[in-house]
Amino acid sequence: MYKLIGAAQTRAFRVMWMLEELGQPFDLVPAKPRSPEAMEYNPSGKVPALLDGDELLTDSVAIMQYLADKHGALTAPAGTIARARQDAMLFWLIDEFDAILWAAAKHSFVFPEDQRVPAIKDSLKAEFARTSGQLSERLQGPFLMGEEITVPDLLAVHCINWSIGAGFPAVDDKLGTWAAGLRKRDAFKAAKARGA
Ligand SMILES: N[C@@H](CCC(=O)N[C@@H](CS)C(=O)NCC(=O)O)C(=O)O
Repeated sequence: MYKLIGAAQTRAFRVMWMLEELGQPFDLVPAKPRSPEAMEYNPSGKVPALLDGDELLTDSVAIMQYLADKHGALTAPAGTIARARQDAMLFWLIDEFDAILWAAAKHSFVFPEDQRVPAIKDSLKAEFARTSGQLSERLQGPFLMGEEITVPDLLAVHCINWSIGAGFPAVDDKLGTWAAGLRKRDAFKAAKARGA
């Protein structure tokens, strides 16, 4: 059985949601970032980490894509044009959503206080408003890549949830309605329940 190290309030939630989508049972080792529990598995103290047998995997997006490939769901197959486009969407979300939210977190509570530049947050919020508008335009089907749910959908919705918690500007109605629909999925609700 998989062992997931992390807390639902962190990027570990994405992996919890993915495991639920795949119907894969997992043990959750509750570990806050930089906690002794996190460091026991990942010396950097970063979460999430996933134990697959004896192998320790890190980075939420790498783990989600690994699980999707391994179990043959929520992804286009490697080496296809569809996969190249899916990966492009994934990396765009990392650049334009995750990185912005992470930068805001760093300047709110991650960095030592004397290295925080709170003023940067207004610029990050404006950038998020622009890029969430772009995502809304890119959303053409029921899911980001069309008819089927894929890894980028989980990443995007997790980032939208994170943006709400961080007090970022609300996404537009189209994106908001879409994200609300994905939050109604059984797998999302199951992941929420595991983290509660
Ligand atoms: N790119 C990594 C980032 C992981 C990460 O930075 N996680 C945060 C919690 S959401 C953390 O553990 N931070 C502690 C630190 O950076 O020292 C991923 O997606 O897993």
